[in-house]
Amino acid sequence: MFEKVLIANRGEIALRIHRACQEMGIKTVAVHSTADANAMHVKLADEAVCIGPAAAKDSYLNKAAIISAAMMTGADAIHPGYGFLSENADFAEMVEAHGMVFIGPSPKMIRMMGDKVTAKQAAIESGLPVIPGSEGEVKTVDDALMWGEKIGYPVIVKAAAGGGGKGMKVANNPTEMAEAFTLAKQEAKNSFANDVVYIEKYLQTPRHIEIQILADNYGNVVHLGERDCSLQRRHQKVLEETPSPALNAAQRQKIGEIATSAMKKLGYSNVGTIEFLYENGQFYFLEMNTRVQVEHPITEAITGVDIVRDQIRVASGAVLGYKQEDIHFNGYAIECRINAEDPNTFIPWPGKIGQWHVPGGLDVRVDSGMYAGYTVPSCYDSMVAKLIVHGRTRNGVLMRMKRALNEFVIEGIRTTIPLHQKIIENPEFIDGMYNIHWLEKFLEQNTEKSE
Ligand code: MV4
Repeated sequence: MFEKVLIANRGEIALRIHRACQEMGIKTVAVHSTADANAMHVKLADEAVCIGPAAAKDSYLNKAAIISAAMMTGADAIHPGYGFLSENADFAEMVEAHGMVFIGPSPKMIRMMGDKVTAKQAAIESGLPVIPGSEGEVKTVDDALMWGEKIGYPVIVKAAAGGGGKGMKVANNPTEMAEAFTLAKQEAKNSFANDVVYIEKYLQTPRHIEIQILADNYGNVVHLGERDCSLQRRHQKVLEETPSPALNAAQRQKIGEIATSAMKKLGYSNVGTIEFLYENGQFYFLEMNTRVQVEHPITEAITGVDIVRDQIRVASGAVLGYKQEDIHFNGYAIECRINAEDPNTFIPWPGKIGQWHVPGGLDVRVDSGMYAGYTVPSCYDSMVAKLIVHGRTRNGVLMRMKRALNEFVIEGIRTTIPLHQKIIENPEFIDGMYNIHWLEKFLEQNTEKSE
């Protein structure tokens, strides 16, 4: 097992990783920018190294500074968290080249899943159901028109290096194809310096359902159930829940088995999340994330598995220590992402936190690096806390979430707590039959237009 882990991240996930390490007797090294000198994980870590100025490109994305901090402090491994360098294969290779362990899948797997064309090819080869589409890259408008006819409109043109919605254009008919194809390529080139695009059938009202995978280096793979992440605004998840209100036990078991057998075929190790679009009872592989995800705590709530702890254990070469039949799913869990944003306009609202009181009670968890007197910086993403609530029934969890949101006191900044209070009281949300477009439609009808 590692003696010392460098945490190459910030905020709540840095604290989450620190906690897992400390409970395993592993020393921690925090790295921080000048803007994060007073961050909670910096205060709690055994050692702290300032790796640069506030801008992420000069600090949390500064590969050389992070590797140097790890070498200076004698870290055995680096945990990248999520975002930043967590899915950067070059960084993972650099870590390994310097004799340390990158806590995550292999660089080869990160690279393969980071390219949506090679990821889809791997999904097909490992038996995952995929969205009907082009066989790999589409290079010309004529080829795009051919694929449009073959697949059947509407279709979507997507960037191979894409993610989070960038470089995606829908074509509803042949006359829209030339523009969609050209714009998607241009946006891909501008955003990712890689203009490779591919084409798929456009699914109009899907849900976003993802499966959590955990695998050791010896071929033991388990899935930890699904998370329904359909409540998104501009490709940012707002609220996640497990189990999905759309699935029954048979569907859950089937997709879980397909996912684990695919990961065994691929020789996957460490944590991973397979994202699917789900429509009309069918799953379609969308992407695979080779990192721990923001929303992992709802899976921890219903399975009792400490995902970050086991991710670190398997990265150190330990066997998983349990089989699929040892995983039991208990109850329901919902996570509300709380952002320092105006709840109507979503304008970021950084600043100094005054009163900070988190909710408590049975099955209520708050993951946050915030505290009274802390100043929320303006140069990073706006999530300041995750409120995770567990319970026996979905209605019980909604009641408990309503109570917990009502207890949460955050003064000095605006937050999206009022938005969550409106969502969880909405009859359509309570009914559970929502898709990926529901939240944006809800917001159009329910937020006061800014003057
Ligand atoms: C799609 C799709 C419909 N059909 N692909 C959005 C970002 C990237 N992860 C892929 N995305 C989508 N791909 C096909 N063939 C709809 C989306 C999509 C979406 C997917 C999941 C969650 C939220 C979304 C919001 C808008 C569009």
